Amino acid sequence: FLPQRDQLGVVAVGFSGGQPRPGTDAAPMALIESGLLDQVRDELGYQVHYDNKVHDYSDVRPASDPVYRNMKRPATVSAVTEALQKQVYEHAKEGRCVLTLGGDHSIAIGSIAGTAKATRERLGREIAVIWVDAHADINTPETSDSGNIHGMPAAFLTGLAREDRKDVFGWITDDMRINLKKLVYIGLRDVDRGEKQILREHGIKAFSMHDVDRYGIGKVVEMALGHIGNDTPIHLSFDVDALDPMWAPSTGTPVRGGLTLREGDFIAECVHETGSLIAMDMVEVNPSLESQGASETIRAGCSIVRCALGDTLL
Ligand code: HAR
Ligand code: MN
Ligand code: MN
Ligand code: MN
Repeated sequence: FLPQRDQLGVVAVGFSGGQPRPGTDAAPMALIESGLLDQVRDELGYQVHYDNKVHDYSDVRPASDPVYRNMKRPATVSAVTEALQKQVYEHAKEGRCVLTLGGDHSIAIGSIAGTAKATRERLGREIAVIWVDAHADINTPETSDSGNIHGMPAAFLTGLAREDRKDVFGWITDDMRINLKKLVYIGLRDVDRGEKQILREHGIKAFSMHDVDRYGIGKVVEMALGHIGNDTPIHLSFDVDALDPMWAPSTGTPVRGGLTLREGDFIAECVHETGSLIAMDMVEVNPSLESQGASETIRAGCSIVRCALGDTLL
């Protein structure tokens, strides 16, 4: 069922509207300018399908976008992620592995919806999602304190949050949704009260930093992959703030006590080794934060992507 191993679709998403800070819209260009796609092409041997464009989706953004059900910029995030869903779907249905460069984490609504739909059509299979993050991003509009949609993508993707309005995620159909049992988290350490309740109530598999400390990253990844089962197509959604701010300071909501860069790379290497990676997101890099440290964060993001696509130490 695997995507053709050597074919990579790339979508560059210049978007920051899922949270208040400008800057994540510049991340795709920063990652690409630092040589990421050249390395993937020249060193890892992929044929890269990239339209050479960072998309800002200005053609689909609504003129006005008032708060709705506590969500900030709901129609904008909805329109951008709907367009992204189509782009990712087009790559995935050709059997390409798809790399989405964000952007804030709200964009995972589009990327994961696209791979979930394409994988159901191509293979008749549900995808699993490995969500590597300091945060669970599973607030519903009602449980969210901030109203920022980058804290809600997992709720919309699993159907825990639903909305009929077509211009506010009503475009998400069942074939784009993911199974709560096939969502697994690694790296959590800043989870809101309402989110903890959601995780508990639905028995969602989550490995926090406490688990990483207790078992070590090797065992945690083994348990995470064991939970989703062999041969399940995997979408890896990697929020760079899963890493400790020591390694990735240039991000909107840094939280101390995170993964080392090596642990982040290790997760990505193990996902690659399964042979089941069908798509990956790299999100929440914000080159405009942390004047002295943006290049470190960009390097970290590039490193994790390379590892997921098969870069090995030996
Ligand atoms: N949980 C908080 C909220 O809902 C903070 C979410 C921060 N999210 C990200 N992505 N940086 O993981 O607003
Ligand atoms: Mn996130
Ligand atoms: Mn996060
Ligand atoms: Mn918090």
